[in-house]
Amino acid sequence: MTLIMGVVNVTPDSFSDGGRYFSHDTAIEHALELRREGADLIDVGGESTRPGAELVDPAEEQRRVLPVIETLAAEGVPVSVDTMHAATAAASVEVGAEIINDVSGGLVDPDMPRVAAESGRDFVAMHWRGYLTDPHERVHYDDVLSDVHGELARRLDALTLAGIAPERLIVDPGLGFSKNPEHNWAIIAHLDRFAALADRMLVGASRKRFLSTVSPVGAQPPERDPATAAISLLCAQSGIWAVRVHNVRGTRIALNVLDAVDAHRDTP
Ligand code: PMM
Repeated sequence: MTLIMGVVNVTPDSFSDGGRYFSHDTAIEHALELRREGADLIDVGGESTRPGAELVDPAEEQRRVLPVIETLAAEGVPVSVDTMHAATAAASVEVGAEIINDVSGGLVDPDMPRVAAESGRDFVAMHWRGYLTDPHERVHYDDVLSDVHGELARRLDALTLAGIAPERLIVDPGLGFSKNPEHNWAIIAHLDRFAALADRMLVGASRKRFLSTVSPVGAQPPERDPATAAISLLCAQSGIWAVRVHNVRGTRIALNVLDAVDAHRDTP
């Protein structure tokens, strides 16, 4: 059964929820609501990865995320921390984070692979090619499937060499990061190829810009939730470990549909 990771951005500038969850109390409230709606895990982030977003000092990032992680963990909520900073990852693990989710796959902070290895926690290694300042910048691939696959395979090797146990590694193809819509759709069409890279794969399509190619003209991020739920269903059909989404309710319903149908697969 595919798990649902609900997103809680404790940032004033997240592109997809407009920074609505900036304060500690609203972040907790929102996380608990996502849990009630069916989230298995909560991903807490304090730095927007939006192209052109301001980089956040790790101390400020920790000021945002640590109290939220600590409260959620104390409530028994499985939490991942979305950070590229080793110090934030280490501090988050101290207060109860079970998963380190690094969109740079350990490339931004040279200490991250060691800290992740020493923490003994799960580590999400996403495909990442660096910061893009122009959201419309096109990134060149000779063949997006084999290039992304090869780059991810090399990253996973490096992380294993740094001491992270292979069974702790969760691979993520990094939808929307240095990829145009066709790149993203091609990856979604071949999820199985990427899933074979590790025991577990996480997919984050939620509300991303490429979903506007299948949504009503001018659709704002929350209006991309139906497309997100459809992709969650495709992921579940491919046996993906987890999907990272803002709107848990829609994805829960999509996965319920699959469950209901699966229950009848063996009946004549
Ligand atoms: N996308 C965002 C942030 N963190 N983490 C993983 N593992 N995979 C993703 O695709 C991913 C991520 C970008 O979006 P947000 O600002 O909507 O949270």
